[in-house]
Amino acid sequence: MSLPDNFLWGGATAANQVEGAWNEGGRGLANVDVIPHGPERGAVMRGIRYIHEIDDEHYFPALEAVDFYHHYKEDIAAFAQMGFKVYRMSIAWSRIFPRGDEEEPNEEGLQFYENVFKELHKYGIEPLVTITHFDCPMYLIEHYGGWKNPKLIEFYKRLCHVLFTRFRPYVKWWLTFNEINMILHLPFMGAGLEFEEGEDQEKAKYLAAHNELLASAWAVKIGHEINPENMIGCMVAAGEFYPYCPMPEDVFLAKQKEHENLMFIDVQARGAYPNYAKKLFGRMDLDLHMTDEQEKLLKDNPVDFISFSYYTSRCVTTRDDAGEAVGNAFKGVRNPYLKSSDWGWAIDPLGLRTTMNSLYDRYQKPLFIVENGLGARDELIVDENGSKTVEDDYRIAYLRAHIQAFKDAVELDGIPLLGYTTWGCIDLVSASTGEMSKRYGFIHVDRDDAGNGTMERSRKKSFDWYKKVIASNGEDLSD
Ligand code: BGP
Repeated sequence: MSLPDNFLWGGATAANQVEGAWNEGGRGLANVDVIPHGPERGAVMRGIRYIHEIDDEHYFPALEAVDFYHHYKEDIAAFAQMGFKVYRMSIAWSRIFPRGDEEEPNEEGLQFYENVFKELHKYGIEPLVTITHFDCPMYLIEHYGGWKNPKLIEFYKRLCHVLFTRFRPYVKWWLTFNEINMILHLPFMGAGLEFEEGEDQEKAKYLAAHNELLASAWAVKIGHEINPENMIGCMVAAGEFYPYCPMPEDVFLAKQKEHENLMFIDVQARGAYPNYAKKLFGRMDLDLHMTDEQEKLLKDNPVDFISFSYYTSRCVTTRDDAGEAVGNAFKGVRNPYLKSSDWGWAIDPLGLRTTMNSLYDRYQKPLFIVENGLGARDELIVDENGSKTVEDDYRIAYLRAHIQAFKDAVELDGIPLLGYTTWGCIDLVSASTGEMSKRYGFIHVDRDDAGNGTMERSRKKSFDWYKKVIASNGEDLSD
């Protein structure tokens, strides 16, 4: 048996991609609400096109998402039927602090999450809570400039205090920031950053990142003080960078891209900025104005484990004759040895094992795979009795190969792995495209890219397959 008995099998979602109910329960408006579906989405996520209010010209998929807010009991019951041991979810900051800078939290928001946690515990499912998953109250963006402003550290600390105290009886597993490195690619989504013309965007992004890193260390400190049993992790959008060819320049570029990603985790796991980052800041003429206390804060509060998302490896080159460019947030070129998903993401199970080895070699802390899965177009089939399903053998094949790869990493490479939560265990809104048609779930939701549909839930073929995988603790991956 390759996986430990207490291995945490489950699924993952984020508030803005499932909850909906954007204006219920006293919730305030957030950055994620005003990111539209359609051609402007990319520019809004990058902070170069501003939308600050809901309007009639755009369709905003997060406003209703898949209405988990009203369906959570039904959805959690379905997760329990699959045998989930853990459910990764996130808190919508603006449900707890609608503006973000209030002194007192919004009780209705707290109550909602308490109900969700109680429901999970009813079935013996542990919550794994991301404190912020691409989520920032709009008020903090309009009045403080988002994470560029160190005042956000104070507001985030307040949020942490409230969450760790109130949910102490229910939650032990926490993540501070989802895909913290995404700030470099989608800064409005990652950190509520908007740029003026002519502004030095790189500098602004690294400054905001620094504020998030300090806030993350505070979360670890506060979380451990409130409950020493809390397990608090960082979260990186991972995926090994391959050189397109063995040219030393390509190999070095791959190394630089790895540095760009892992700088965040170096700070969160080792407690200090690595030399390559200090040199980079020097060349950028960026002074972080670090005080001794801040250095100590980082040093004394490393994370307990390393969590990451893995969908694909990435292929990079310095050559301009390397063919088709691919990827959305991370730019790269097509790897000629790999097949791709419907959205052009290369499918590379062995890359997951390589990524795990890289992360464990570097940090020597337990890993947790908190996102992995295949975004694909599904076809809903209705049989003569009216029952609905999706024959998603392609999804089963993807998951099977990735589960085998992480089992190999555990069994053959000796890497400690705490758990595995597949992304979008129920269909949800895609972060990069805002589409519903990019589906990851074991459970289909009747909702389309334009917001039509009944929200009815139907189980796909992969539902029963994953149930069997969990029941056998990953031993039975067969059809
Ligand atoms: C990660 C995010 C998730 C999620 C996932 C899949 O970047 O943490 O929020 O959405 O990727 O990406 P997408 O939805 O773009 O297919």
